[in-house]
Amino acid sequence: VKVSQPRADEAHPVKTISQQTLVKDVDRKEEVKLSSKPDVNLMSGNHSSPVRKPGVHKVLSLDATNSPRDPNAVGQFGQAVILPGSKDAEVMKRWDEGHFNVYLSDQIPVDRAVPDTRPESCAQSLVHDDLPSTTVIFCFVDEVWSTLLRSVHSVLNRSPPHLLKEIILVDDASTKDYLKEQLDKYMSQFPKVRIVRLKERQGLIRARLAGAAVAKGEVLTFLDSHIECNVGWLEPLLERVYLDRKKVPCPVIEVISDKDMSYMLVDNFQRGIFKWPLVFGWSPVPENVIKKNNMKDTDPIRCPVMAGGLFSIDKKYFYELGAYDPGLDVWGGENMEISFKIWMCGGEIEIIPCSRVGHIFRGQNPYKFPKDRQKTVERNLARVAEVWLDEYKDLFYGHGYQHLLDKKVINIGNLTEQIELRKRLKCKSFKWYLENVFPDMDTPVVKAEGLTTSLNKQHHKDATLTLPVLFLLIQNQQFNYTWMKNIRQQNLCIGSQNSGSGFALTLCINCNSSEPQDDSVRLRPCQPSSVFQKWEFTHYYVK
Ligand code: UD2
Ligand code: MN
Repeated sequence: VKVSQPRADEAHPVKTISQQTLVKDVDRKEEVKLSSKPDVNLMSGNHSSPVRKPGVHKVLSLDATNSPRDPNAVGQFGQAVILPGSKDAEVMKRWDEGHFNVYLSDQIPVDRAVPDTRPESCAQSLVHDDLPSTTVIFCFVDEVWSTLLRSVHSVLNRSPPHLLKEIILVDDASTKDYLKEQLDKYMSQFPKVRIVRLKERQGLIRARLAGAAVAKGEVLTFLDSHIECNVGWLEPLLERVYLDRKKVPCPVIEVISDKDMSYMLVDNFQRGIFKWPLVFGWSPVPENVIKKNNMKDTDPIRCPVMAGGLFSIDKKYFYELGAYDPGLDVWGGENMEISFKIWMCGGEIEIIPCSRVGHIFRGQNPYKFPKDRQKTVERNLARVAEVWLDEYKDLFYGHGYQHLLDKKVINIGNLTEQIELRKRLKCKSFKWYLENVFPDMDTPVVKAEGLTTSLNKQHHKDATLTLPVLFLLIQNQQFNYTWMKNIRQQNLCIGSQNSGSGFALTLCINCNSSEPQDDSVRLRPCQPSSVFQKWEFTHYYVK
């Protein structure tokens, strides 16, 4: 991981610099001049002065909830609420509406204040006066009333008005009555809020596309519908897009407790990664990388993949990238798709520590999937694997998704357009991505369990593969199943012996035959019905 280097910027060539004091642009690590005064009229939100002198100003820590209407309300200032035990039944009764404490959420003001969790120097960082405006897109299906409202209020209250073009709420065919006229009526008090209603359930991917299609802002900012934006969240995101339109910045995603609704600070220096088979996760930036690059807690963190829900992207760039694959259904996998696409086709994904947004992480999706959930997600992932992973897709299928290779079992749909797009954009290979964006990814070590194979060079002159008891910690009993379909141990591959039907550590072949006469493994012609020719890799772990 490297701290992002400044790059030449096509969309926003270096700004003409005006007047006065020399200050350090913390991000660009170069000297820029600060205009005498930012010509942004903060309070009126009117930013239409015809002649604007580009310059920089301290990030606007606007927070209309600083002096809350009701400072004594429960959950105010993001604090945890412990309800008396007598409320348990009510809490339980309403839990499934959102798979979090809906009963409690309904007691908390929709415009509560939250603690400013940014690293200290964020309030001092500089952003340009002429940042692009953004459309915030929330798509939702059957979202809980109070969390949907809290999400919208947090954007309205904590975004500089001149940068917030509009908020688009895309209703993905919700079934709840309160999300119809009642929502229209409530939102009609905010001229910036628009509601787009989808006639049929499309899933979050196509719902986001529907919102993007009517957006008027220069930048799209996608958010989940159960979030709370923190103080100063927007400008640091827009600043990155301004510096380079191919940067895709994400806020730090903080945790709003599903139980007590408290707003919780998360650790710094976390980045988004994936493990096979395309499972998203968080991983701390290694200590030595932080030291080597002299990283500050405010520096952008480059991420191999994004979590998916919260990010800003230049609208034109989003469409140049072909937006999302519209063939992805309901939920899941689209974060992998857009992440690979961004990196492999010339962009960058970053987490911006000065931008923070709380999100309620739920144990389960509270809405129904039109088709089976697991099948939907694995179909989405297979589409992503087929388009973006090149030869590495075997590694995806090899981690428990072999059944997807049977086209009769699952129809992943037509991919022609996606493959064409990748060609047209001249995107780099997945190998390039792994080597350059995610070089420290753990190589999976795969052990053939059940068969308890082991290869014992010391005890067999000819390095025959035998099947004795497995000792997990013995190095020469550990194998890598590589993306080239080889079974590898350190530098050698398992191959057939020159004479006979045994195995040796030489040639690299597809290894698919064994029969337990004694404990040695032998090559035989393939017999699909033979259980002794089937190898199941059941155990995955990382070094
Ligand atoms: C994460 C992402 C989410 C998305 C998902 C993978 C974060 C914080 N969240 O899961 O944005 O990338 O991974 O796909 O990074 N929705 C619809 N229609 C549907 C299903 C969902 O509009 O058919 C809405 C839903 O109301 C919510 C958003 O899409 O606002 C994301 O769904 P989620 O909150 O269930 O996803 P999450 O946070 O578990
Ligand atoms: Mn969510």
